[in-house]
Amino acid sequence: MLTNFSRHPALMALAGLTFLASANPGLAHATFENGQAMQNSTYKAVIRIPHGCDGQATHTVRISIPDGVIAVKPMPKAGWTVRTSTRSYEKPYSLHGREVKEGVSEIVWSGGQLGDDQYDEFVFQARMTDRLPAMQTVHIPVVQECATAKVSWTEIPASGQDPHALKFPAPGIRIVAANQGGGHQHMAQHQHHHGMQAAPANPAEQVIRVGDLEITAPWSRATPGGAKVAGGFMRITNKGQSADRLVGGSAEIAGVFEVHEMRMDGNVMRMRALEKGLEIKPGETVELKPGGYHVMFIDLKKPLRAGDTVKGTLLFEKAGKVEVTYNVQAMSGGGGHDHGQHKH
Ligand SMILES: [Cu+2]
Repeated sequence: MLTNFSRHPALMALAGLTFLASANPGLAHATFENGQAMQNSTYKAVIRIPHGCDGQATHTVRISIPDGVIAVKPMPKAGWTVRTSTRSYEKPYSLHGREVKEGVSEIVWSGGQLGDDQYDEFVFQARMTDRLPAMQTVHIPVVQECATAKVSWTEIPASGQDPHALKFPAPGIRIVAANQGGGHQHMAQHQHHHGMQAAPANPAEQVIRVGDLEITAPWSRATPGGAKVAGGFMRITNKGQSADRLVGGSAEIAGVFEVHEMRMDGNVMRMRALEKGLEIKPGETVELKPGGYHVMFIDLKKPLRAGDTVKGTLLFEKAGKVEVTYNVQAMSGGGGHDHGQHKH
């Protein structure tokens, strides 16, 4: 019976998978570190280049910027020269009350040396406008050039085609709708901090609203020394008329955030990432709890101690992004709320 989630062998499986992925760079594609972005927000794009060109080192990386992606700024990279090309937009964009008529069409990092047995990351910042349709993927073509060869990650799946069927898919970013219920959650947290309104007596019972969703009592659990992962738990209620999905998020203390489920595989409890997110049907409440659905904080920057709070965000396909704060419970808490632990 699973009692302590963070000691479970499933974690070893997770670590094993990570190792396997990095030990087989030849199988990997060019991808974005964070494959999700929200409309009308600034996105930090980290393109992971998994290898050179079939034995040769890569000296140039080119990225084409598609329509709908504006205010592009590449990050300089030691050992590489970065330059950009610009073009005029067919239809100007409006950004902070100004009209934007032209912008970056291509970023080129050149003069570097990325060996075929090495991996590297190339970073730029951009604004994802609402001309990118929500719940669809925008593809960003990437080309690696080597001495006499090149690798073109430029294949874009046809409608209905599985991107996994492509040999050199352009890396994609899934676009999520801009936050409709703008500001609700900010207000709730504000009032909580300043005591303007009677906050719930137990902060673990805080309710956060975003769009049609109510998120109740996010919590996490103290980690044993050296643990690199932790789970996040909460209840999510959908008061709307249509289904939504928890598709991603972030936590300030974790390098990677994933939405997971645990389920029995024979006699072994295993966890896996929910690739399509966690569905919250209209009128239903889904509980994220130890041994079931949870969000996973991976690559923890520090251990979690009882009484800590952890700030993060959740990203829903329709309701958009919301800020949440997890209350960290004692390791032996067994999921109950320990009223004595909070530092407020
Ligand atoms: Cu997990």
